[in-house]
Amino acid sequence: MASPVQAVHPGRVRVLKQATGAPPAAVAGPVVYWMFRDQRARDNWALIHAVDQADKANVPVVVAFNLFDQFLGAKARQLGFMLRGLEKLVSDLQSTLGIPFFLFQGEAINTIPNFIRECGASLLVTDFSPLREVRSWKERICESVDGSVAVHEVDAHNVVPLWVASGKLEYGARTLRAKINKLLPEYLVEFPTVGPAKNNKWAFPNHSVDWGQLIADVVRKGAEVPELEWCEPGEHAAMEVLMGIKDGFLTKRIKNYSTDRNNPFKPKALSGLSPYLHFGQISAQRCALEARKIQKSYAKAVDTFLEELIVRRELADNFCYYQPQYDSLQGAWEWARKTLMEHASDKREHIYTREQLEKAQTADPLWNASQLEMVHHGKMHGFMRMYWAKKILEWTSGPEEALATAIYLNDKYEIDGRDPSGYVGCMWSICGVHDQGWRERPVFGKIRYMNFAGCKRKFDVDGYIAYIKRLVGEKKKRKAETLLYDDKATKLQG
Ligand code: FAD
Ligand code: FO1
Repeated sequence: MASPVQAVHPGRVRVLKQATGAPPAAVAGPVVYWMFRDQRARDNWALIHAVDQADKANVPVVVAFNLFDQFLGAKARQLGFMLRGLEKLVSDLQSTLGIPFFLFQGEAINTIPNFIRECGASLLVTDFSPLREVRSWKERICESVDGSVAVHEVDAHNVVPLWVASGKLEYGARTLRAKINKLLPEYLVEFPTVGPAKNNKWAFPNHSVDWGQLIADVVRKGAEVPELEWCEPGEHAAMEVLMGIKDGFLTKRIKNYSTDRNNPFKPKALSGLSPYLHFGQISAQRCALEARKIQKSYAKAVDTFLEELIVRRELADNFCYYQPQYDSLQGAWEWARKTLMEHASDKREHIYTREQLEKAQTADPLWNASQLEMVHHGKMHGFMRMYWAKKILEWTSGPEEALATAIYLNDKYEIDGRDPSGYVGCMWSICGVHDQGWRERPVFGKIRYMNFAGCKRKFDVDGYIAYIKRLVGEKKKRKAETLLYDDKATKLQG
């Protein structure tokens, strides 16, 4: 990359660890970018920073990725999507940028420091996630790498870096919005293009990844939640969802966003970007930059989309970062905890076990449809997610159990699960986070209530239920056909 003086806004980069003392070898080692949350070659501030630092020191740059043995219970659906995206990313990184890619398996607290040591790295760059596990791994890695290695963290996920947007836990969208909007002119800027690495004298032996084998392994181990066929992974697929000529969100679908986004019977009105944003296969900043280009034509829809994409999404990161108990009742505001506890032993009309909920065996056909949408389609409509979580509060024996169940199911089945927006979505629905108190009622206390009748007034509930029935029917039919085909193939081989 032609190194501009300031490739990345300094506000986007935090020094987690300063280098002390002289480097162990006479020649400075490579810059290692430990890719985590932002799994893309394009529009990636962490990669841009790594390349820029490497160019300035005239050393090579390399990307390292750690595949955990267990990552918050992820199954074939999520791991398959991630690895297939990475496989494509590697070929882009290597063929167009000449940047080697290393994949390690195990615990990052071991694999990353080992790699740093073995390749004699001079700098470790990583991207940012507010989740507690990730933060604790980074702390341990900073402690274990050699004193001569600095560690930089780059917020490549948020449009306005989390620590610049706010230094504290924000009360709600209202309080964060003004802060973010003020900073957009400074941070919502075009990305420089990354070109081939200047110094590609990479002496460390490359190790190739057997992607076919790796993916087959995770798909087999996580078969309980199978992969999705409708959601193509990777950066190119993500750009197609955003800008594709045939069915792109900004090119074809955005006009209905402000009017239809709360209608679960019209899922195409939503962008469909959350799987790509979650795995960092697309940058939210790219989505925002492209959306602003059509703001004149679709002002209301673009404004609504930017509110979700920037303010709501970055508010979720703010919550998870500044509230260590982001997935527990203890993380709720005082008023919400109080009202929920006051109503914790209220009589419930129905109580369902986790298994009954998981199998969509409730008396509410609308809730069952949304649960089946999540289990089989892998992405529940955004409006239904609120109703779905609130009903879990109504049908379990207390708010803690409700929250734990909602997070468990969300993370197990949603393709975009394990995301700050997921934890905050559950906390908003069940614990009133970022919301206000409403008229008090049984079980919910002052937490905002939603019911079947309200949904019926808002959208075609029967149409949605019938659509999910069809969708699940088609999936089951396809699965049966595949099993039959596999069975025949095995018999023929035998
Ligand atoms: P669009 O409406 O097109 O939105 C575009 C983008 O804006 C989304 O991809 C997302 O990044 C952001 N966004 C939209 N709504 C929200 C919101 N309420 N909060 C924060 N960011 C938002 N989102 C996840 O990414 N992962 C989850 O696991 C998740 N679980 C949720 C659970 C519950 C109970 C609730 C109420 C919400 C949850 N959300 C989650 C937030 C939201 O429902 C999804 O981001 C959205 O439905 C994704 O679909 P989309 O990209 O087509 O949405
Ligand atoms: N990131 C990794 O660096 N290694 C993994 O093995 C890994 C698995 C994984 C599984 C499911 C999932 O939803 C995300 C996963 N991520 C993984 C990505 C990432 O780290 C997360 O998106 C962030 O933690 C969210 O902040």
